[in-house]
Parts: sequence; structure tokens; C-alpha cells
Amino acid sequence: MSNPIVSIIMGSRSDWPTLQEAAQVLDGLEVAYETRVVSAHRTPKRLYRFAEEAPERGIRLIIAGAGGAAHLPGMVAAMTWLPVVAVPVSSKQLNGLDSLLSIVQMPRGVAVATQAIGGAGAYNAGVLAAQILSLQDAALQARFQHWRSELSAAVSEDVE
Ligand code: RP5
Repeated sequence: MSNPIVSIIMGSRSDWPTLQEAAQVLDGLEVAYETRVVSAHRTPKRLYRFAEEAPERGIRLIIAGAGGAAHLPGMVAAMTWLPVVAVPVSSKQLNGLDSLLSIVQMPRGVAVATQAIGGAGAYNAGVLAAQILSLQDAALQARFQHWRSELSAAVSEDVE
């Protein structure tokens, strides 16, 4: 995608089935994004370089997903002024509770917008990213409002 303004980063390729849900929302709302594997533990130098270069490359918001000892969102937030929306990926051993707790309890002064564990969280990361970017983009704001009204219209009042 040319001129991405959102970067979706993840600790491992194994996180992609989850983070794909964020990409799906951004696709639907025509928000340009890129995807990268950046691991806080396995590729710390890549993480540092990514955080340093993201603003000058035109990235305006980062969606970061990781599982287990999920330090990626917090570390990237520590190294850039760009807003970071975090997705705790569900883990095999602890079903993502470890991921959630690793991400959510940030120290005062370094903020991460933590979403729910798993696919719904990734989906909402895409939604929140679009809302934040809508503040400076009237066309995106119009697309978002249309998308939201369609979401509401699709919910039937009938139980059966
Ligand atoms: C984390 O470890 C990743 O974010 C992933 O959720 C988890 C497992 O990674 P793999 O062993 O599948 O590469 O760093």
C-alpha cells in the first residue's frame, strides 16, 4: 500500500491471524496501512529503528499486537510520540490474560490504548485508529459515520 499512515506491527507472524482483523477494518474504511513483524525480544534493534523512523515515514498511528510477555506495545510507545493502540493476542498457555496484563498496566506518562484480547480487540483497534485519524480527515470521518450507521442498521430488533 502506498503512503501508509497506520503501521500494524506484531511480535510474530503467528499474530497475523489476529491482527488481520484490524487490517480488515482499515481496508473497509480506505485507510492506508503497512504490516511488519517487529519483536521486542527477538529483534530489539529492528524495534528501535522502527520507532525512530516511523514518524518521518509518514506513519501517524501504530497498532501493536503481541502475545505472552507482550512488551511490544509498551516499548514502542516508550520510543515514539505517535499514539499506540495495543492488541493482546491470545496465548496458548494463559488464553491471553498474560498478554493483557503485560500490556495494560503501563506506568504513568507512557500511554497505550489497550483493546480486548484477540480478534475483537484487533478489530476495535482498527475502529479506534480510524476514529482518531478522522479528527484530521473529513472524508474519513464521513466514511466512518456511514460505516457506523450501517453497523447499527444491521442489528435487527427481532430476536428470531
Ligand atoms: C510473542 O510471542 C508474539 O507476539 C507471539 O504472540 C508469541 C509467540 O510467538 P511465536 O513463538 O509463535 O513466534 O512474542
